[in-house]
Amino acid sequence: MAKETYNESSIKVLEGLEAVRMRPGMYIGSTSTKGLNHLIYEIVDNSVDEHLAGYCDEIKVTLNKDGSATVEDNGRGIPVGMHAKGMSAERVVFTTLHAGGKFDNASYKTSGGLHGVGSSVVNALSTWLDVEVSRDGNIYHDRYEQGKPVIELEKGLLPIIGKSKKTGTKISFVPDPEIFEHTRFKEDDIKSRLHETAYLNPELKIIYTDLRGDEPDTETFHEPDGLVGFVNDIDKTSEKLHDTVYFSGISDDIKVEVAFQFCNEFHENILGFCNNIYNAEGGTHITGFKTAFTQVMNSYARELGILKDKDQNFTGADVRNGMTAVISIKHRDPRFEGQTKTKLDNQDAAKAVNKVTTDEIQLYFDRNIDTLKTVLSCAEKAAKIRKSEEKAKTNLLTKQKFSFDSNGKLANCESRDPSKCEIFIVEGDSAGGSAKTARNRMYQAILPIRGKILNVEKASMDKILQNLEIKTMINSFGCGFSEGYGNDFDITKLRYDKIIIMADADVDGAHISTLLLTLFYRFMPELIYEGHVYIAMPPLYKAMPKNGKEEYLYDDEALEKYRKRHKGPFTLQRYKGLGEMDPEQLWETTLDPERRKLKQVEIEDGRMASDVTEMLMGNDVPPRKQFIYDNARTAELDV
Ligand code: TTJ
Repeated sequence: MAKETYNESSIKVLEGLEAVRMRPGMYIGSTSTKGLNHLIYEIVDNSVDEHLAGYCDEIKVTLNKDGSATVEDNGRGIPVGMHAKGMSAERVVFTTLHAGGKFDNASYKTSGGLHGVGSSVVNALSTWLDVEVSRDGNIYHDRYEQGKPVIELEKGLLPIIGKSKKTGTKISFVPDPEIFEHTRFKEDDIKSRLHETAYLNPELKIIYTDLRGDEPDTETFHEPDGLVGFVNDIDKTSEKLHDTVYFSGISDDIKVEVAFQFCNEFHENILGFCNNIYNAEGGTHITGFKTAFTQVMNSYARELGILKDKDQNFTGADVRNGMTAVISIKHRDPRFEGQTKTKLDNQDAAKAVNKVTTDEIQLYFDRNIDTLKTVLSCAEKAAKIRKSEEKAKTNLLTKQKFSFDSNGKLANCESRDPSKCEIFIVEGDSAGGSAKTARNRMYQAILPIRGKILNVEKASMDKILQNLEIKTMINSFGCGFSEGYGNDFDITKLRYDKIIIMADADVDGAHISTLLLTLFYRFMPELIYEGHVYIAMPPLYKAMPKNGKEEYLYDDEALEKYRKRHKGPFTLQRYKGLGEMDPEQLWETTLDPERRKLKQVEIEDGRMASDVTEMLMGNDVPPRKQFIYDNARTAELDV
């Protein structure tokens, strides 16, 4: 590499990128598949910013055969002229932390949480990154390797490699295998996220192409119905009770957009976005909406005589029973808090959403009395169920006062240090028995569960709370439960750092894992978001060679490798289920922290989250299996 590539300020800059390579997790959350996919979102977000600024209506995202990804837009093109730092502005974008493409103060920044950390982070974590900018009739070229520029500039300016009448930016990069555990982008996650971006930006067209398979897979995401289309999509498998309601408005310089619909379901599903970024932990925009909605619905209920003078108000949960809503705001200076920095914190957002919701929803309901009545009857139904639940809940809370150790069939561990403790939820009494014998009593608790647990998506709250298995789990974990991000759940009280689902490696086992994940996702989502939930991976085979050591093989790929590697005869024992292993085998393969394989359960945010819900809870069986197996293949190993 030519020495001239560097000057004093670029050396400082490279030290910054070195820091990114040293601690990638700090910048992209993780180096798992989730972190990997973030690289693409990070680059795409720059093009979306250009769209929001009013200059780009098409983005192409291509996954190439060589493992690289290409993002191309028809915006104005990253500026290539000389920047104050003595190099091309484009170089500043890709080598300065937090510079991003945000030269334009008039547009909304997508930065917040893990997002918007800057294209320089993507550059730092890529084996190579290639830039082509079309502007002023020329195509300019630049290239980096592990974040370092490899093209010599003449008088600080980029080389011109062609002519073009169009404008735009095209970025290609390959994620660095020195950084990432896996470097294969996961098509389903990326498609979901791009689809979500299309819903949030109805005038934007996103063309996705996967060239990695034998046949190219192309999909165009363009959703002119915007949030209404988003809500309809989330509800596509549910029985809808009315047409999706949409309203928007601006208050205090904050743009607010809301779409909602009620279905014949027991739960609420409310997604919040700020500047196109999903807020997994919710925040002030959601609070503002909820407060306004509860207040307006109660005053309608009184006006219409549904609530009499003596009646108590509906609760917030009552009026949201069966609701799907997407709330999207645009804020010039978003702040985020929370464990994963995905909770919107700006107080003015609560006020603005409250005001727009109060005004617009009344305008709507005054003209659509039928919808109003439908929504209020959902609230009435919920209030009725709530009253019977309150009894069930009281029972549960009294139970909780009993000794933690005599909790159902829980065999608790001795240590009370949550950071060291683990709880295994084991399918079947016989595997449960072996696990109790085999475990490390100090730190490992075993909770056997019988057969299939209740599908919480198909049951009402009082049924759920009466279910012994579910009660035992809630009591053992120690944090209570809530629907979504509620006040009743307290993760600081969690008694185990790891909650490990241990089920057979077959379809039934996958189904049980799915039901458990559904339960956690619905009532204790923080357990998943904060990485406490794992799936144990028992081996599929044991290879016993004539001479040499026995070896456990965890999947068919491992078996194939073993066959290639191992010369000479061997017997292969296939495990059908956990119940077949004796305690010693169970310890060696599945319990021993030194040798076992665990998969951490991760949920992609945004639309993916709602898709997962759908996959988990929906009526189609095949997609359910998909969720479990997909994640089982790509989730991280925690050996
Ligand atoms: C900034 O203000 C002057 C005109 O161009 C604006 C700009 O930065 N536009 C822009 C950046 N469009 N697209 C990008 C971009 C696209 C990708 C794929 C990646 C990055 C880092 C920026």
